[in-house]
Amino acid sequence: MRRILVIGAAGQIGSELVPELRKKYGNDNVIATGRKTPLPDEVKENGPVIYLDALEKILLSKVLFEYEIDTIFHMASILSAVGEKMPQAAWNININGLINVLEASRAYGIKTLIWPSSIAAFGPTTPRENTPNTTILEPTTMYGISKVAGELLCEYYYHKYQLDVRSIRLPGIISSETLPGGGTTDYAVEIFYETIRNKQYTCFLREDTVLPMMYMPDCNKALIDLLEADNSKLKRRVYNITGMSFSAGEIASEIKKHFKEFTIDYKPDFRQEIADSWPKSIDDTLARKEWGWEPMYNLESMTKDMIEKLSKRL
Ligand code: AKB
Repeated sequence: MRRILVIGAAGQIGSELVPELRKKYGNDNVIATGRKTPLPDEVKENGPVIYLDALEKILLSKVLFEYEIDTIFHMASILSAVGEKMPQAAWNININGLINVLEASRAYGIKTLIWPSSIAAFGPTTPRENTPNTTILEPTTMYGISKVAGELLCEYYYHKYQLDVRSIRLPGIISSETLPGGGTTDYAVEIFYETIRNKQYTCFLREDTVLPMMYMPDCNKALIDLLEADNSKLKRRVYNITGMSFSAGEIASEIKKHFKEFTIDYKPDFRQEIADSWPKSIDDTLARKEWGWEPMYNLESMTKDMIEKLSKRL
């Protein structure tokens, strides 16, 4: 049985990944870590929880040693929109945090390290439709720059030290439990909360802005399937994946099918420029071929499920 450390367990993905991992690997084998944001009750009550800041090297080594960790999900990151407000902090947390985790993993003989990259690794010079796995990586945000540097670091540690580090370029993640913190794709989550609460949403992107997205159950599945993939089948360390692509206008129309009274208006802000530098759709053929990636949700089924879940909870 694996002994798994999840760094960043209070975040949008970490908070839902921990319960999924505990179902599969056992409650006591999944150690959730947080730093500032309180961990959700479900995470706190069902298994080990500890304080950990990936920037604190000695503490990180101590945790790997004491908990006999062999697998790490390093999910702590500053996202694109907040990253533009504090670029130096984004670099520090995203890159210095990652290099500490890579170094500690090497020193403690970690079996597998999973680290998410993002569609933010692409930039305005990347082909925007059906973006291939191997293509131009010239991002214009600090978050994107940290993702490209991170991808290269992961490749480096794999080839130089044989550290089995694996990564996926996540699109915008839509989830019903924890709100995302400071990304450009956050509108696709906020829109559901505002629909349930006020039947009205003011979107910070233009109506025709198309971005790649994925529903949380697919995100968890991708992370766990990649962890369990046979290394001999993996021909690279970083994979494109996607679930669906839609415009802000299209998700609004889908929501209107459930709430006729729902209204939306558009007031693009600084995040529009970030969104305009990212792909509209992603080619994930290599993930499908090399480790069997296949999403379960499309715009219609995701919208129905989000509305059902949030209507109960809010
Ligand atoms: C963001 O919007 O910054 C993130 C991402 C696409 O990585 N959701």
